[in-house]
Amino acid sequence: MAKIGPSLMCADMGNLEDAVKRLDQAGVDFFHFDIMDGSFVPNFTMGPDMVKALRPHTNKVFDVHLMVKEPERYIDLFVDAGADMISVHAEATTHLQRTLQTIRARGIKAGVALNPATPLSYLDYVWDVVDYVVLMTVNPGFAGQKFIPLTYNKIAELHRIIREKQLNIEIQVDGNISYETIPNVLEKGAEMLVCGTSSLFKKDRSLEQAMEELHAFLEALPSSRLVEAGDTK
Ligand code: S6P
Ligand code: MG
Repeated sequence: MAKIGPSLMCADMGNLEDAVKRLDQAGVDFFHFDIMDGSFVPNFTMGPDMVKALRPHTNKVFDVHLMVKEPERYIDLFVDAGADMISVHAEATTHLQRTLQTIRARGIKAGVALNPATPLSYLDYVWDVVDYVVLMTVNPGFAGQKFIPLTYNKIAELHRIIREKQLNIEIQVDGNISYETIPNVLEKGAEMLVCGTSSLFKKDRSLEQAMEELHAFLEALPSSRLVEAGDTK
């Protein structure tokens, strides 16, 4: 089944410890932290101290999405805070290959995030240093945006390349991952779902109810795509 990762910027920011404990109990697979610098994207959200403060409250994977310019400057800060995987935007770092190597050298997973308009060719010469690719399905910076439909083809194309090259790389999708878009993104090959206001954080449901519904929804989906020839994931 696809992995579920709540986007913590969509939780009650005044009570994140409670949200993390409850979501852990409710069976999420990882926690997604959105880090913004007010420059690469026009917003601010969380920082390394929040990651550090939440680390003692769960053993689940901490996935840090750096939406910052020159992310290479902050790798150590976030690894020391407790990150298990870090993604950097290909558009934000001059030496992408070196940045990915720096992340891996710290013993954690390295991810490349791509804005909706950024072509997959940015990955052409870094395949061997990437553990996961974050395909943005909205422009980064804010929760609650509309899904950009052209990104469906991008997921399918990335999935095709990964299969053809027999790479061990996971596809994460981020932005308006909802009951409407989930069947399609999974069908195209996404494996890690970043879940925000479109699926998990709902005003009319508790976190537990929302997780139960999401699990049930995922379990009920046909899994035919996952047994395509040559696809062992
Ligand atoms: C956006 C950020 C995302 C959002 C998530 C929100 O820049 O990278 O992780 O938090 O997309 O989800 P939703 O369901 O409100 O679009
Ligand atoms: Mg994100």
